[in-house]
Amino acid sequence: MPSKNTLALYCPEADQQSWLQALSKAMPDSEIVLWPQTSPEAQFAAAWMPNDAFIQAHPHLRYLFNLGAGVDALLRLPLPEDLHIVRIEDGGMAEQMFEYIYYAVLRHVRQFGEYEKNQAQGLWQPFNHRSWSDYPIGVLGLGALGGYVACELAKRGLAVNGWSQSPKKIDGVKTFAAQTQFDEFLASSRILVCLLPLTTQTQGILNKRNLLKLMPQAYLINVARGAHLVEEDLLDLLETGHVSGAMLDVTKLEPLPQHHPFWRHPSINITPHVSAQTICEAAATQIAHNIARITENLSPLGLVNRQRGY
Ligand code: OXD
Repeated sequence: MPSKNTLALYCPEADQQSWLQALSKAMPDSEIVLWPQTSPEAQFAAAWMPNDAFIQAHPHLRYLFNLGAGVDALLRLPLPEDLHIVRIEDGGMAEQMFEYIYYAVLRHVRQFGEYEKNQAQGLWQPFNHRSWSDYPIGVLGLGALGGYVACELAKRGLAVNGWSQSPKKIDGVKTFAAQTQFDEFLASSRILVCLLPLTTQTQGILNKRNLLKLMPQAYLINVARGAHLVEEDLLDLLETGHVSGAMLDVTKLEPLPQHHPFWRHPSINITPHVSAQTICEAAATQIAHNIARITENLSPLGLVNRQRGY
């Protein structure tokens, strides 16, 4: 079997059967070798949070396909310098991400959480109508996921701002770029959605100094990484009222420890890192397509810039 037709696979035990099935279907002519079995000659690997031993056991890897959206955990490993990392560009995640964020935005602006609390007390009490124009949404990060989410929110007539490191143009979205426009972006947004990659520049970006620049009674939705948020700062700002609530799909420690104050905070909603789950079939098709591109000497789609970190 030529090594280019071998794909070394590393993924959590619970997902192994689904990945094996999806990859075997998308690449019927390839051999899929599931860790801890190894194929030292393999040039391709597909992995989610692999350990160092997996990388060491495959010294001829040229391309590693990350089986999730964020590559931060992967880039923390000591990787050979010439190993190319390829991310899943969408894999069915963008639409799920949009659903999650739209739900969080609707829940907050339409006060459904408050009505749930009232129901628990048998309280029939309508709140005043809120105008959408008072709730501009700021999407931090306009990559494959953030760009899609911003565009879909704007299609529904919501006021959407978007910030990214380099300038982007998205229909219906007021875009801001680079550090020079960061404060202006924050000051124009009341709901902040974090969809940034985690890099040394973005770690802790959701801190008191930045969150204080949002419009008062701000609302935070974090679907990126727990390490973007300075958790104590969020608790302080909820206390002062500058931030009125948060919906968090990611936390610094996952699973969130039992005694963490986020669990029982009345203005925080927690979900267990499920905002957008990789759909094996869609991702496997993408990997197969990219391997075919590489075989034809074309660059794969979704190549990560390791220096930049995404
Ligand atoms: C992620 C994922 O990168 O779940 O967080 O794919």
